[in-house]
Amino acid sequence: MSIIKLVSKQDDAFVFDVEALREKLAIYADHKVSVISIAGAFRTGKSFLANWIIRYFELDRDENWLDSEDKLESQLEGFEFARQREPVTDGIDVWGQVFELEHAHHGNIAVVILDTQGIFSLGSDFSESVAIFAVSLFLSSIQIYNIRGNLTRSDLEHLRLFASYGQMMIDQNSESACVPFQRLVFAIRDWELDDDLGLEDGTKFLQSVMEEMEDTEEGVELLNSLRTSFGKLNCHLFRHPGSDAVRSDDFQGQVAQLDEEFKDGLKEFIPFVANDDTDNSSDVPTLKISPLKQVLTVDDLMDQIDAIKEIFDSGLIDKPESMYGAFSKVSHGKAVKEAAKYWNSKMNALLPDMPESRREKPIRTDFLNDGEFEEKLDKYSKKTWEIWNEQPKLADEEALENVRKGLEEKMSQDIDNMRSENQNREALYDKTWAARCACIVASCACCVACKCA
Ligand SMILES: Nc1nc2c(ncn2[C@@H]2O[C@H](COP(=O)(O)OP(=O)(O)O)[C@@H](O)[C@H]2O)c(=O)[nH]1
Ligand SMILES: [Mg+2]
Repeated sequence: MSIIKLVSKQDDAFVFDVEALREKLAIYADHKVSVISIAGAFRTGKSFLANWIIRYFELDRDENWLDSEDKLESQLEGFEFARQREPVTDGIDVWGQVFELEHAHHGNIAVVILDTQGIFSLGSDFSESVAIFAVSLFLSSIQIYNIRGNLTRSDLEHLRLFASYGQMMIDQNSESACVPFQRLVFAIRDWELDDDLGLEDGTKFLQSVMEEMEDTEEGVELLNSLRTSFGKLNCHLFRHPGSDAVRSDDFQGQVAQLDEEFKDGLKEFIPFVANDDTDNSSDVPTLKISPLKQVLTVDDLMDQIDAIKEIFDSGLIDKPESMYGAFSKVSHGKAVKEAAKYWNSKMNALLPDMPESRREKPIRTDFLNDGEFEEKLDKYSKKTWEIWNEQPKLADEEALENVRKGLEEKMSQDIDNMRSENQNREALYDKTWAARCACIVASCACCVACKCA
């Protein structure tokens, strides 16, 4: 299975290409979607970890997914991982297989897995890192943040920009309970500082690092924003996979070569990432929702990707105002889409279907009388505006007014078209009727003349 390049590097510049992904996802357009992405420093085993998620889904999340006899010596498939100094991944890759699951309430789900180039480490360009992390974070419903050795204050500092964007979104939408980002899970690799391991110890450790930051005003501000910007924060402590394995030239991720403690880590971490324990009714990864908590489809995700590409290409992805502008546009777009979906379906069915052969000679049931026509339009317009009003929309008054006007104009254009089509049919019918009357009168006159009556 090949990978799809979403962001790649050409001549030192990033190219954001959405078409291959759009094509791949087209058949899942109406599915709800989960996006799992991994980001973090260079050469810290990101691709390696992402591949265990792929393995888990490939084996249908079977209980024995890691220990199954026939996989103990198998190569680990997925994103390329390698023991070398130079980075392997540039930009952002999407795993070419989309996993389909079933959700108890939301029906079909598509799971998309992303791998990203190393960021926020020595030698990496800061604005490049911000751009890559922003795309990853905005697209994902679960963001894994990979760190080797230890989690420190500076790792959390890297999130400051995103926390301030999140805070801005919360402040501007104070009347709606809005959550800018979903799940953030720190994966600490090669943890050797004490005997703690796994998710519970890791999450306690994350809390302790956060509490240590409360000694400064800036630290408190960052923490508050992080806590409100993310739906859920967790941390998992992993042991080293095993020096013999990782250093060996023939190591291709064979389970048989991994240390037990690392395997225990995978057995806890991967199902945790792949099953949302906050939703008791189902066992799929966290579904992608909008900041205003609408469950999104693959189609909505593509709209988000288009918006992100636009700010990415304009170089404004590190500006909270631009990010907010892009996302409020997506949120208004979704409201229009929902309202227009209802409106278009009603417009398509407003006038009776008329076969081509009757185009010049409509019959009475091919058009509506004026009262009926106006009554239906009135009802459909009201319902369309009700749907528009019910849709959650991010605050941005001016932009919202423009979008509302756009919908109003479209509806009024449709009404004009429908009205003239209806009148046209009625007029043609009248002519036909008149012609028929003339014909009847003529034939009656003829009968009278020849006395056949
Ligand atoms: N020390 C250590 N090495 C790892 C770990 N996981 C994978 N590796 C090895 O680290 C190297 C780089 O892995 P890769 O997944 O390509 O790293 P990435 O650049 O972060 O994507 C490979 O040789 C892996 O086998 C880990 O948890 N600890
Ligand atoms: Mg990699």
